[in-house]
Amino acid sequence: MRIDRVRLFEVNLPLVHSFETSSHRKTGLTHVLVEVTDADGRVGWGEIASPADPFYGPETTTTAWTIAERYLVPAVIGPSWDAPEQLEDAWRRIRGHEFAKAGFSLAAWDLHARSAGVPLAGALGGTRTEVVAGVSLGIEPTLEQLLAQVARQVEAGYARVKLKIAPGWDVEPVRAVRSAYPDLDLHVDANGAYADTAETSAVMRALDAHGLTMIEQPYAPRDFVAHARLQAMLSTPICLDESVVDIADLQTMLALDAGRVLNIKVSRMGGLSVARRAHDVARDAGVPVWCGGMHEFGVGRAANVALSSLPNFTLPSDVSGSDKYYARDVVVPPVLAHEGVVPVPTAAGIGHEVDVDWVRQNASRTLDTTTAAV
Ligand code: OSB
Ligand code: MG
Repeated sequence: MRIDRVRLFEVNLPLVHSFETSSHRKTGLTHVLVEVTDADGRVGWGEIASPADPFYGPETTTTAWTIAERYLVPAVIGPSWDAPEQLEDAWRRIRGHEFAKAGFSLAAWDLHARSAGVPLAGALGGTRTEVVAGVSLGIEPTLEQLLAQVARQVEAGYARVKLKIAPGWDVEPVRAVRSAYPDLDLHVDANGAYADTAETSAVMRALDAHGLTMIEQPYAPRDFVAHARLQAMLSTPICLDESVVDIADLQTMLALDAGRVLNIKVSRMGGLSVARRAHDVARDAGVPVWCGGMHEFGVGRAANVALSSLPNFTLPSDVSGSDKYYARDVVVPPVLAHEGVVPVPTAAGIGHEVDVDWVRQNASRTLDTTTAAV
C-alpha cells in the first residue's frame, strides 16, 4: 500500500449540552479529519481529536494542524507498507504530539481494513459483537442539575456513569448520586485537579466509602509516586488516564502500583497500534482496561468502538452514542447506543461513511496535497 494523497479538514461541531471539567467549560469542539488515499484510489479516515486548549494535554488544535502539515503529511506520502505499524514507523522520530499522530494512525488502520474488506474491529483482533458504553457527565452548576443529567442517562439505558470532580465538587455530588442510585456503576474523574495534600487524602478517603468503581486521575499526569501512595491507602482502584501516553508510562504505573485500572485513549497514546499494545500489556499484568473518549466525532468514535471489542476491555467504555453530544455528526449513520450498548460494525473499516460533501462545505480550514505544496 502507498498513500499518495492526504486531505485535512478542520471541522467544528456544537455540543448539545455544554461540558465542564476541572479545568474549563466547552460548548463546541473543533477536530481535524484526516483522509488518506492510496495509489488505487482507496480511502481511509482518521480524526485528530485534540482539544482547542492545552488543558488536558500539551496539544491544541493549532499545534496538531502544524505538526500534521509540516511533518506527518510529508511522512506518510510515499513509503510503501503492508501493515499500519510499518507506516507509523515513518513518524517514530517525532516526539510527543500523540493526538496528531493518532489521526494518521486511524486513517492508516481504516485504509488497511477497508482494503482487506474486513471491519476495523476484526483487523485489530476484537472479539465482541457489541460494547457496553458508559456516560461521562461534566460538572453542573447545581446538584439538582447533576441529578437531572444522571436521571436522563440512566433512563436512556446507560448502566455506568462517570462524574467529573474537582476540589469543592467531589464528596457532595458523589453522595447525592449514590444515595439516589445505590447500585449504579459509578466512577469519578478529576483530570489531575488535586494537589497531594492532607486535605486531598481526607477527600479521597471520603470518596472511598461510596463504592466507586474507580477514581480516575486525581493527581497531575507525571505524579506516579503520589498516585501509588494514594492507591496504597484506598480500597477503590485508581485509574490512570493523562499519566499514560506510552507503553513506558504503563510499565511505570504497573511497577509502582500507581493504579489498578487503565483508561486507554487512542488519541492520548498516539494511535491504534500503541493502544492495542497497551491493551496486551495490561492484560498480561491482570489490569482491566476501558476505552476513554475525547468527545470524538463519528470517525474517532467508531474507532473507539472497534478498539473496545478487544477482550481485555472488560469495563464499560466512554463510547456513548454520538447523540449525547452532537445534533449532527460527520458520519452516516452516526454511532448510536441502544440501552447503553453499541453494536460493533461488521462493514469494512470503521463501518461508517464520512459525509464528505458536508465536511468539505463546513470545514473551517482545509489542506489538500493535490493542490498544496507540502
Ligand atoms: O478525562 O475522559 C476525560 C473529555 C475531554 C477531556 C478529558 C476527558 C473527557 C471525557 C469525554 O470524559 C468522555 C467522552 O468522550 O464520552
Ligand atoms: Mg479522564
